[in-house]
Amino acid sequence: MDNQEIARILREIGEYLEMDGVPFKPRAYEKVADAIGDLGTELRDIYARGGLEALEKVPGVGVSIAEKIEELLKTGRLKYYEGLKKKMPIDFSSFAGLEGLGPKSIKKLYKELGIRNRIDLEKAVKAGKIRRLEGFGKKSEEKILAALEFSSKFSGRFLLGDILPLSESIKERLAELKEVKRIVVAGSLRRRKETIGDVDILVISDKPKTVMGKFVSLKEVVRVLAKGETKSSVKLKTGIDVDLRVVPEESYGAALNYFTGSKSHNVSLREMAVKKGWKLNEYGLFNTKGKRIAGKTEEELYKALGLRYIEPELREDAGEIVAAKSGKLPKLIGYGDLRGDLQTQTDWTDGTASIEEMALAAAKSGLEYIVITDHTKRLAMAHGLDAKRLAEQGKEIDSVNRKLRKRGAKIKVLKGSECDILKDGTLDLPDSALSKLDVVGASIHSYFDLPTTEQTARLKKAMSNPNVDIIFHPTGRLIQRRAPYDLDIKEIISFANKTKTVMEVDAFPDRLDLKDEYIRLCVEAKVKLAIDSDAHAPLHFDYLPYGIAQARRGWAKKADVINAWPLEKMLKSLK
Ligand code: DGT
Ligand code: CA
Ligand code: CA
Ligand code: ZN
Repeated sequence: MDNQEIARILREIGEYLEMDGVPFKPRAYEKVADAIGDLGTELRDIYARGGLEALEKVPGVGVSIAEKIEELLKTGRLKYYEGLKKKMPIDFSSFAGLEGLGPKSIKKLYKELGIRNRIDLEKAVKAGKIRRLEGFGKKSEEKILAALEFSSKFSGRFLLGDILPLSESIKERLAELKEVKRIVVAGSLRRRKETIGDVDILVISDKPKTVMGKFVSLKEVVRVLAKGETKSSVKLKTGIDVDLRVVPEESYGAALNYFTGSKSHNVSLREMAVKKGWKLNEYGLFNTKGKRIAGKTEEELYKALGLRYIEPELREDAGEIVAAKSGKLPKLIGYGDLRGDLQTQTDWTDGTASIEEMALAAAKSGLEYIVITDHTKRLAMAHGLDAKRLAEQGKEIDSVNRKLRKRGAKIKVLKGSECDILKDGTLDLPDSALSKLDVVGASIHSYFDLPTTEQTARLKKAMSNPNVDIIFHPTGRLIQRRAPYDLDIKEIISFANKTKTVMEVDAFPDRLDLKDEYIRLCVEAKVKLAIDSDAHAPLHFDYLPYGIAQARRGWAKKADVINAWPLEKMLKSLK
């Protein structure tokens, strides 16, 4: 049993307890589930080394939860959980992703209408049964319907942040075979799209049979969809399909190009070839006489077509081909270019680690500075800071910096805030508190459904505050879970330029907010960006590359991203 599975069970227990109106405990289960999900070490290893005592040392795990984890690890089952499940056999996972449907509503839907899962819910909505329930009404029914429709739009797609590590791990295991000469992940993953339909892997090999054999017997595989000499497809436990193709060495570049896509990028390239009387396909580029003139590498392919090399993140047929023809492609920000992280949370609010632990983790990820930006008081759930506690935190940051310097650590910790934007656009902390900080981020965590004009005015009001340097996760979307709030994004971007407010690219895998097309609008409007991890645990610094990928997809250069700059220059650029 792995950490993800244990976290899921603990989270469900929390949901059951919340259904029954038990105080405090649900939140404790939720927190511990989050912490375990982000742990980085398998609980079974911790338990094997130090037993029950070692489990109790895991952050958030008390005696009673430690015993439950022990039972799960030892027997693969948990009697307490099974008891809850028997009383109310609800399939929580099928409700996942439905915004606004909490445990209390789920309980009521089960008790009154026998709804156990998403399919039952869809039927009840269609039959107009929800509106007749006491405490629900027509408006709730419409909201549930909208949530169902919103989440089904994405069904069958997966988060980049879930699939990239999985595909890298599969790639590494296949690469161990001596029969594999070369292996690469293509498709939307190589383009770093925010959601992935399926995984496309290319291999060069003289002995495809061995490669296919290992591929279909990977431990994640639950079903073999097709198995052949040059192409196989499997379904993994997580539900995603993986295609593996073996291609000949001489057409590796052409195959990589073809299977990287996007489809519309490919179509445009092919049209260019056809205009010259040539032919382009996954085997190569062929001239009028049918002679192969390119195909071994992608570089030679683009060159033969009269184009500069186009980075995979740009291959969306969104102007990149014209730019490559005229030498106007931007030099994109690189995956190693970030020097700092301007949004991180600690155990002063809803993070799992101390300021010092976060600083050390950031240093290990190669960063030179981080800003501590804990939530502010309106977010009571997260124990947001008021002006007094923020000042105390400032002292702690000073002392951590002294300690780090003594130890010879190169990382510098800056003072900041993720200040809540209130309904009227004013801020949750007074200017006197904010003006003492190095970097102030402001963000919306409430009143998501204001009309566009009101929401836009609210955000603009916050941006016009001279203390507000950055807008964090500017559109508030959660990929596949929550639509962005209604904003006039063009108006916001032009106001950002006017007020010199930085727009964030939040790298958390289910946020990636701003999204690529808005990043591109910022770059065009000369609005600066910050790529932040929004880390709530040390492990989350690993998310930064997802933000960089998103920025690259938005055509951003190093000069557009303030935390790719040295500390002094970054600070000087703020309002
Ligand atoms: P996904 O899987 O939905 O996230 O997106 P992709 O881009 O990975 O799409 P996929 O897996 O269907 O195909 C992989 C690549 O293969 C795609 O990016 C371009 C290429 N491809 C697939 N079908 C066609 C096609 O009909 N025409 C052309 N030109 N290319 C295709
Ligand atoms: Ca794909
Ligand atoms: Ca595919
Ligand atoms: Zn936030």
